Amino acid sequence: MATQRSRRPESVATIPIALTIAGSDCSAGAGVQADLKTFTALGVYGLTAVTCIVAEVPRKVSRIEPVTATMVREQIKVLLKNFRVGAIKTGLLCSGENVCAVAQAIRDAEKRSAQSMPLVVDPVMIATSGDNLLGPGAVESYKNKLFPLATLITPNLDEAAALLETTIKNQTQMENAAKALAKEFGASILLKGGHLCGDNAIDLLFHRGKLTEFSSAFVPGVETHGTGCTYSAAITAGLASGLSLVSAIKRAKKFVTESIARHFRWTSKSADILDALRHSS
Ligand code: PXL
Repeated sequence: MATQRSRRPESVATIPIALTIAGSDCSAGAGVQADLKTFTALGVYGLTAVTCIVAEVPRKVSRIEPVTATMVREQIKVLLKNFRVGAIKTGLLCSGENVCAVAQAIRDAEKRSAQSMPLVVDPVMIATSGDNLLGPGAVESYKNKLFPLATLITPNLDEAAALLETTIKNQTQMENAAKALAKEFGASILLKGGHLCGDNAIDLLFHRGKLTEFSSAFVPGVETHGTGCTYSAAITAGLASGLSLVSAIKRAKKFVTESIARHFRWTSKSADILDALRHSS
């Protein structure tokens, strides 16, 4: 007689698993909510370790409260002890204490299993709305504790400029910045160019000494929120599924562009436009 265990569909047993360590966006456009939608759309089972709770709507952060570093560490610990996580991403970590807690929890898990996991670090510092999302001292903790563990770091132009204490205004400066960050932190760098290059959204990967460009037509007229979260989550889903870094980025870029193009649009109660990425067709 078939047991309960042997009747489980194969797809359930073998679905890749990815973990997002990020904040909760109550409007569900960014943060763990965007990451979970992305994982699901790309056929990956998503786990979450929540680092902070953000009360917000697109364009306006109202309040952020961090989860304690002890609780952040515990979520990661129980998940990595029990699930076969194929890849991890970090999003908004909110405080320097949480950055250190995340690095410690990942290091502990890697020591326990004597294996390292692909880690995508999205160094979220400022929301698209311009609101500052990171507490004092956090940038130093990123540089000293978390970046050294990263497989890939995915800054946008503002974050890369802040990390290097410089400005980035054209493609040559982008190339130099990607190389400088890779050298400083010993990780591959995906520098997201946004609409720096006019009609195209161009990102530069510096990986194993080589620059690779990822380009897609810029989708105009959409009030995007959570594109960075979606992009890094899609890359993480690819890595959890066994894709190479370049293949994971290529697929993720296409996924983000399509999710923007087929966005939802509502009118808010104060007659503003509310847009949201549509992760599933
Ligand atoms: O898009 C950056 C971001 C990431 N994570 C959370 C956020 C935001 C922006 O508001 O709320 C939780």
